[in-house]
Amino acid sequence: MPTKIILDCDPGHDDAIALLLAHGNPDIELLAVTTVVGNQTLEKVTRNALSVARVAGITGVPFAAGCARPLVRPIEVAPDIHGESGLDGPVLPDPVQQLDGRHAVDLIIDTIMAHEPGTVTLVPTGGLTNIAMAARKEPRIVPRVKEVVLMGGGYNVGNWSATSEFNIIIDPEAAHIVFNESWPLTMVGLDVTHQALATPEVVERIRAIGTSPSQFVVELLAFFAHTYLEAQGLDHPPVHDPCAVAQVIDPSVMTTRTVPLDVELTGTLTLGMTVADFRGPAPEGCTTKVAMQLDHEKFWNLIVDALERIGEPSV
Ligand code: PIR
Ligand code: CA
Repeated sequence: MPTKIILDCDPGHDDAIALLLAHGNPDIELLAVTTVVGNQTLEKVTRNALSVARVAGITGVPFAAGCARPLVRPIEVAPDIHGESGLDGPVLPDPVQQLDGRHAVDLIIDTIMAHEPGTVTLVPTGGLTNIAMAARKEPRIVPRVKEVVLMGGGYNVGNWSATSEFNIIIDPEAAHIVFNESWPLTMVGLDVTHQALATPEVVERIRAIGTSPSQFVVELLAFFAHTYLEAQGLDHPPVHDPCAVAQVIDPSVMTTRTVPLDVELTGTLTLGMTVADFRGPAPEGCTTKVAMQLDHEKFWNLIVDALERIGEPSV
């Protein structure tokens, strides 16, 4: 039985690849795609999500737009990394799919409540505004969710401040809510995603697939490589968000450790830091896990396999 997921995202180069992976992998059933302000404004990331749906040939999956600003803080977007559109690089085809009429928070709630308890996994790859709002609006979803596997945070390194990662620091109050709910939660943070580097060998493998979605990914990675070199001095760009989807597909793609996790809300230097308590043993009933070590080969094999299965979509 494939794992049912809701992808809550802010495309975003790596979000787009996460969506392609979720669509192309046979062990994932994509129930819904929801968007949230993050890498760019809600309007832009929502349009991008629908463009990617067209490139990937995704049909019959509801897409809904969610929160246009964080719970407390002002909007912070990342044009230096993702460009003015939020998905600069490839030509973005005009969307053909209509949005679901519901707000993303309602689509998330309705989808979880419509499925058997313990069967729906949430995969957030942007700020956690929608997920926090859903937990507050309909608390009955919390014990029904199988688990939350999110890209965000890191126990060792930040990318938006010395200590903090973008998805957490743009809406730390939302992240605090999500990390402190009782659902099982796996933090796939920068510690692991900085191992998911799109090396020239990886890009060649993807290019060799020779389809329009694979070409789209090559162009995304080229832009991402350029901005990552300029903005952060990394030789190869880390492809964060598909790591969370990969963890759901095959947990053996990365090692994890059960540790208490929390989000800093009051630090003057450390706002948005995800604090992991590695003092062992983990307390009984600890529901949070952190990803540690990535199997690079296994990870990229999943991406290549998904793109091969997607092939050349007819729409
Ligand atoms: C990536 C992101 C934001 C900022 C930078 N520098 C790089 C986006 C990605 O889409 C990913 O979800 C997460 N936020 C990584 O921090
Ligand atoms: Ca993202």
